[in-house]
Amino acid sequence: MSDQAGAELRISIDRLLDRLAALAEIGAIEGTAGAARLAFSEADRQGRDLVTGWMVDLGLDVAIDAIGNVIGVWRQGAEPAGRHLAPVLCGSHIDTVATGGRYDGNLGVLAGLEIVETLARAGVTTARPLAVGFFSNEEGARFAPDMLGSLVYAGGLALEEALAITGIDGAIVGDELDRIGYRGPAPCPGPAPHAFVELHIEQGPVLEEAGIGIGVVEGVQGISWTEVTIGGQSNHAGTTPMRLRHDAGYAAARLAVFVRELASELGPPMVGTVGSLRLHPDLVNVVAASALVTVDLRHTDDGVLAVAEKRLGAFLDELAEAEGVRITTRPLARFAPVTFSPAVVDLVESTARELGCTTLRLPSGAGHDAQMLARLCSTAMIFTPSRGGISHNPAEHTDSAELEAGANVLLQVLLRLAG
Ligand code: HGY
Ligand code: MN
Ligand code: MN
Repeated sequence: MSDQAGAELRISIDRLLDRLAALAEIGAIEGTAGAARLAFSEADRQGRDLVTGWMVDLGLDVAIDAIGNVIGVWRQGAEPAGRHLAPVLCGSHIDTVATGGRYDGNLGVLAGLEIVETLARAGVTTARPLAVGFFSNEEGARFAPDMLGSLVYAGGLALEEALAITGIDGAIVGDELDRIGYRGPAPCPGPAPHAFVELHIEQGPVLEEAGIGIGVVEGVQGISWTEVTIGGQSNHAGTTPMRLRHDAGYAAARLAVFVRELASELGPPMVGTVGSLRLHPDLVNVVAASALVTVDLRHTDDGVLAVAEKRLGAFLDELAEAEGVRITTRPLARFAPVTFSPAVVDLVESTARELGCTTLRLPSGAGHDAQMLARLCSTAMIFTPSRGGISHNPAEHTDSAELEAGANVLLQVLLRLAG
């Protein structure tokens, strides 16, 4: 097929929407468009089975690696002389947070499958193979850190260390992988693709507020996750004078206020979140004995992120002193900001414009597998708008026309990268 004809190819939005809907059925959150498929859960297994089945149906050579990453290479779609070449990989993740929407991660994987189907139906072959993958535990909500599968794939964490990680529910990654049958034979770290392009919803308000259809993502901001354990003294809520308290609940609340005020003081793009705060014994008439609190800090500048981490440490020392509580911390994730390949970023931008899309360059506020694949190969991301900037929420939504535009930009970028 001529390049011209390839340039005219477009995906079928109906097929893409059907696959998104079918996948969202698994772990569906009653009464919403969203789904809950925490990493390595039964729902995740079912989601993996469904998507891997689609890969097989499309004629992809499916490899499952030792941390459960699944990559399907479409060798039949390459000219015979190029079938041995490193593929151009697209994809993302299909695990979700507990309040997941149907597009976060899933869009990048299912758009990749739709592109393979579109090319196959059109009889289009490429100089080197295309591949579609999903990486394990991108969310990091059950097992920290996030982007675990792609981190191990890229050689950023030893496989044995990853398999030994204990989750928030006490489960162990390796056991869960065995239980769902996704500890595969393919080696970790994995082979470097020729390039990696991830289509993803923005999950923030920038594109919608600017009235822009395609985000040309230049990189991902740095991430710092810390688990803070506060040991106080449980006591009677009625009899214990305020002056005698060592209240882990109060200390945890102070920490949450500090994180918010630190982010405001350092100013945008600094963000700070206390997303999990668990008290023990968590009873109405007991001064909390202990608290388990998570702190998520992010910034595009690694130096400012390091300042924020230092400020957090100093605050915790003061808090321990003032309240007479014992405070220990455990790092859960720490990834420096990543800059994507300028050549691929430029290609995303020029391709989107050729397709008549409006574009805006921006950093990613959320973490993505692309920030790990960037360690291995030329990498970039394409964003589509998120309605109201909402994500990690079942109400997450992107209009069909925007999904279609994003998938068509990905199609054309992949064709150009694969020759
Ligand atoms: O936390 C993140 O940014 C991603 O959703 N894992
Ligand atoms: Mn995601
Ligand atoms: Mn997410």
